[in-house]
Amino acid sequence: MRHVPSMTDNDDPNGPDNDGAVVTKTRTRTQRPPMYKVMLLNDDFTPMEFVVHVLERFFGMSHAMAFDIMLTVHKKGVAVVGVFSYEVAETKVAQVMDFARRHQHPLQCTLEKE
Ligand code: TYC
Repeated sequence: MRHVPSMTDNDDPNGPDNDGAVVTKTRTRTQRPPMYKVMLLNDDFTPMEFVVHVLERFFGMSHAMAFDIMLTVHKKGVAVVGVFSYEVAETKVAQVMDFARRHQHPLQCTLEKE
């Protein structure tokens, strides 16, 4: 015989009456992975064109966007150049620092938890 659901034997904790049974609701909170800002710092020695090249090469920026961000760093001292998962952010920082070091420029790139 087919079971016909009734008001008194449902097992939905949000539904009506549960025959006096104690029902606990468990709310599952979905965790977003933490994101990290990658920042570029100003200095007095790294050539502007080198910074523009770094932004194009490692952050996929257009020339116009790279030039704009470079100028922001130059004027304000620092700018966020991207937001990534920890692993990607860490890789970007390492790539930029290595590239700058190989070209003997003191350019600094860091990451910060959002
Ligand atoms: N301030 C540098 C200059 O005048 C240019 C520069 C821009 C350096 C951004 C670093 O992250 C930087 N040559």
